[in-house]
Amino acid sequence: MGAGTSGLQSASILTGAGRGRAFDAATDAAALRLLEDQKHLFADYTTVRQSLENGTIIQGRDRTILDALVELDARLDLTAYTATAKRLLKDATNKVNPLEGWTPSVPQGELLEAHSEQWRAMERIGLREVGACAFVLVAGGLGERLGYDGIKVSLPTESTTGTCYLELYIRTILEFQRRSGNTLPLCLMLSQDTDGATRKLLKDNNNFGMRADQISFIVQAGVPALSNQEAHFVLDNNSILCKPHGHGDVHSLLAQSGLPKKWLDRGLKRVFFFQDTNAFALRTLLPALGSAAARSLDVCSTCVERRAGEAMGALCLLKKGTLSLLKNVEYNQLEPLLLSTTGKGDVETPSPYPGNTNQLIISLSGEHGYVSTLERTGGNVPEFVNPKFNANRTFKKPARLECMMQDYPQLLEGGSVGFVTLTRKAVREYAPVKNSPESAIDKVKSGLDAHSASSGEADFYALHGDFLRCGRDVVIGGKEPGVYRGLSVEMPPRIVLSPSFALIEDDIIRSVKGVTVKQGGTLVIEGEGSVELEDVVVEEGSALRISTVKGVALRVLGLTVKNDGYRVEAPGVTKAEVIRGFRIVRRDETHLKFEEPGSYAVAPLDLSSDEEEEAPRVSPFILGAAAVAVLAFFLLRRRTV
Ligand code: UGB
Repeated sequence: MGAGTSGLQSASILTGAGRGRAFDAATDAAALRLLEDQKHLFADYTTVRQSLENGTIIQGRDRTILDALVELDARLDLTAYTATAKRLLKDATNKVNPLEGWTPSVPQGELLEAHSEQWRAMERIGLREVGACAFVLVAGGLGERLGYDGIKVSLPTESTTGTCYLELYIRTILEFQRRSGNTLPLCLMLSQDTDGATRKLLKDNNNFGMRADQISFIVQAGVPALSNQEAHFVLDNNSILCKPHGHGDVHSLLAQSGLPKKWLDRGLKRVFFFQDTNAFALRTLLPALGSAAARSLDVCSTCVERRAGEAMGALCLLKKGTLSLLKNVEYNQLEPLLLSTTGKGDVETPSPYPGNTNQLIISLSGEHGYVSTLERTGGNVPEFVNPKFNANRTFKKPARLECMMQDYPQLLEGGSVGFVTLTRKAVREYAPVKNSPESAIDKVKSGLDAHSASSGEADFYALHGDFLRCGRDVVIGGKEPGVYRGLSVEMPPRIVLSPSFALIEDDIIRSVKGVTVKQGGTLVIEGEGSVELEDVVVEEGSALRISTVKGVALRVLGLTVKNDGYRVEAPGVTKAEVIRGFRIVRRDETHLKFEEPGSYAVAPLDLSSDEEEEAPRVSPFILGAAAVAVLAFFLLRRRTV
């Protein structure tokens, strides 16, 4: 299935072109054929051809184009690339369904629901296994659909703390590390578009606490854009226009990097692949990892319920004669496949086919493991083309060969491939930020999730609020309706829980007894200390922020917070606020801040601060003194008890 893969080659068959080496039809047939295919690039190809054959030095624009082709061919076998492209483009133009002859059926996998004992059981296994995981973040894509010209991983996951995606991912991996005692590697796949800015983001933030030797980079290069069915390249200022080859590059680049073998040799067992703007990715990893480990899967895809027409691939069990394959059928292929096999297109919500979140757990070791599979295949997953056509079947815009990370299972010769579907009543276990407000409005009109920056933020709070509900007697207030850049978003109380506070439901059950966060309220638990909450109330619109450092053990008992809190206000000028349509302004807060390791307790004091009453503010010193007094009281009582 799929097309031949355009392999890598060490030197170009075009080497020396226009630099004095005479080309002859006998020895340079392939090179001349390749140039013949792209003769439209040259103003006067006949003259270029003559110069090539008699070894004349070619200057100027033609030389620049030849050099660009030589550089490309050295990196990427252009003959194979164009051959593959021609075959796939011909099929696409003739509407040949690449899945012709395959019959889809609904695959069997595990279904896990948040707040269930099964979910918690899998989380516990996941937490045990995560200490033997390597992490691969594919972050080469630019946010075209999002209307954001920065790197997506620098976007805030939420505006209450402003923590960006990359920081959240790294802080969570560091918590996995703290729990397991192992130093865990993170590899980022970048592209020319995202390389420099991502490395600067890390440098400017001291890698968000991660050691530099833990982080590695693989950089994907673009592939030639194709303007028509003849696979004609496109000139872009005398250079060859290139476009991203797709997140499937991650496997061939990891194969070339040798990293998976190093990870295996140092005792790691699995690799977790995830994408740039799904804030839930590393939180959902633990139940999914537990499920993959419990079933000894070589490959496990993390899925959620899918909606008809959603820009999300669907996992299908495909059969053709004796062949059967569990495959992600991408959202642009699902409709034609279902239409041609069931007569009904991609029309059901929820879809019977699990939705691919593109979060993959792949085992490193064994015959069907990642290391041996990369050694055998070079990690070259099948390519496809997805040209957009005008009415007269010409291309709306240049296409290119692409490949997808989730097609890795097609490289396997056996092995156990499966998936786990994660569900949560309160909010979908998946909230990528992909769409600009305008395209999000269209998505919502057609019954789909917005997947915008504002809806992603609301989902973030909803998930953290629902996570907090694992505790005893937890009440989370209602959502506040709002319209941001024309998009209606219901904003839950803004709850932000750091990975150090809780990773799994057991953590919440252990540390949360009686918490209420009312409508419009804010609860932020940040930092690396351990925090226990008992009988804590955040009144309507009020804000409580608890900040701790490593080594702090804090108990907050019987605290009611009432203040002006944080407010959702009109966006400022930053792009992150503009694509969201709002910003969060910290008007007032009760901030419990502990910067020295130690055990602390904050106990019953009513901290209401109504402006008009001009009630005296309780300075942190009094607060501190009170805390110490309570501590002394408890210590004394324990000695006497
Ligand atoms: N990416 C790269 O690193 N390099 C590239 O060349 C391209 C992308 P998109 P897409 O989330 O619901 C995927 O564009 O590809 C990175 C799955 O295929 O956001 O349209 C990029 O930085 C689909 O089945 O998504 O669709 C980002 O991190 C479904 O899972 C990631 O690849 C869908 O995601 C995804 O790129 C989804």
